[in-house]
Amino acid sequence: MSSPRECSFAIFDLDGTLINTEAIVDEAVVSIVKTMKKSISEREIFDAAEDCRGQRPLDASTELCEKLSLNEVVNPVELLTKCSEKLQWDGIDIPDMPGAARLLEFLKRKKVPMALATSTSAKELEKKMKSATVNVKSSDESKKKNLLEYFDVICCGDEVARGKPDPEIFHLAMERLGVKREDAGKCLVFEDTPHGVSAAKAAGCCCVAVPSLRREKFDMYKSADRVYHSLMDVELEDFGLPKFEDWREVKTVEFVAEDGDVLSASSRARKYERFLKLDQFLELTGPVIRGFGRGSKMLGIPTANLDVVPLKQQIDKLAPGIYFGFAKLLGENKKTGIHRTVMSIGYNPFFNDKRKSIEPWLLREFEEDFYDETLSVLVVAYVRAECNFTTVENLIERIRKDAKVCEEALDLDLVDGLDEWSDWFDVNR
Ligand code: ADP
Ligand code: RBF
Ligand code: MG
Repeated sequence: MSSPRECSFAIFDLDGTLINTEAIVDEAVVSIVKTMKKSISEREIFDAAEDCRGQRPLDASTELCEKLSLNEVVNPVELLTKCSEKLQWDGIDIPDMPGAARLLEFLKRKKVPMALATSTSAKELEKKMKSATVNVKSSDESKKKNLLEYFDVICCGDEVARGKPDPEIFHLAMERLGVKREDAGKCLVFEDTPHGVSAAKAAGCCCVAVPSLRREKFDMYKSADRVYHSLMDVELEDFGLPKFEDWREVKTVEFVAEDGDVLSASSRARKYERFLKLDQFLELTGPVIRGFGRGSKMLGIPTANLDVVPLKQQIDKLAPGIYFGFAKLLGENKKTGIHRTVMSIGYNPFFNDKRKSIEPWLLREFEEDFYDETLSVLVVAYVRAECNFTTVENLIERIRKDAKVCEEALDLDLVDGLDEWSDWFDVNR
């Protein structure tokens, strides 16, 4: 057993941890590659870009050129230059990472002093911050708030001699927060890259990692105190910080840890399943496409897959994970009405899928398939991160339990705010 952690300060990395620059980079890549080689589809470029992610820029560019056989039209250095020219940041709305607004807002409300420790230069930061705002929904209205307002101190990459993985930037952040070197363990650092984690640990801080690299590289984060799938899953109380108050328990569904779960102090204390109502509900609409052909056959659980490419911007607002909400069909099956729905949005670790998928399971029986029919899904709550299982039976059992969480939460009327979506619920609209 490690000693209990008593953090009272929080330090944040920026890119990939709090803001999502990935989608903006992808878009630049797609528009550039499309003009170079017209025979490649947008989908192929997005898929290749996703496969190349989490590497240094030139390595990613090299792999992309190889994957898309671009070598006759451009070399990796040229491609990188073209992309950097295209990425001028100005006027772009940079999205925040899923869960970032909730976390920052909560820590601010609890008066936890916060620092930003970014490798970005002050000049670059200023450029990015002109556009990056975190959407915070207060009780009455949705207001936009600049990210920098949350921080008591800000440290940039050009203020230190050595960048991450050197601990210098964290030393600087501590100094500005008024934390002595020997008290480094009072700082909880949030990082998304292995370099950042190394730097934080070398500084003596506690560190949680929310990896932006692909799953197979998770062991690169070994030195972190905890690794989470997203900021939504962070359990602050495990680090001596105040505990989130917005998870809602479903007291009719008992919590049982999965065999592979890391049993943190907080999960040992849990008794019931729970969910987190989304600050902003999300509508996902598109034709039902063919999936991996496993749902009905292997699991006895059909999932009406939606195409992720046209919905990319929307699903980037959600952490990969398991959600519930409602679905309606807009074609021949329109008359069937509104159906409670549980869904996975992510990579299905049990099957190790390379590509993201959106897989809603409508909680009712249908006589026939409804491929190609338009499906509209309203996502209202987050249940959990995706996980792996030792057997397919355990996966099935867990999915059925997710359905139970959905049914119970809705039966017990635990999700408020549905009335604001009355237009969506009006099937005759
Ligand atoms: P695929 O891998 O092609 O998605 P699945 O085995 O997951 O195949 O089956 C999904 C299909 O089954 C859906 O596209 C839909 O047409 C049909 N279906 C029937 N009942 C349901 C249901 N309750 N929820 C979701 N899809 C259903
Ligand atoms: N797949 C996983 O690998 N891990 C999960 O934790 C997981 N949870 C799911 C929860 C729900 C509610 C649903 C509908 C699906 C889930 N799946 C999960 C996805 C499942 O693997 C997928 O639907 C099938 O593989 C069919 O493609
Ligand atoms: Mg399916």
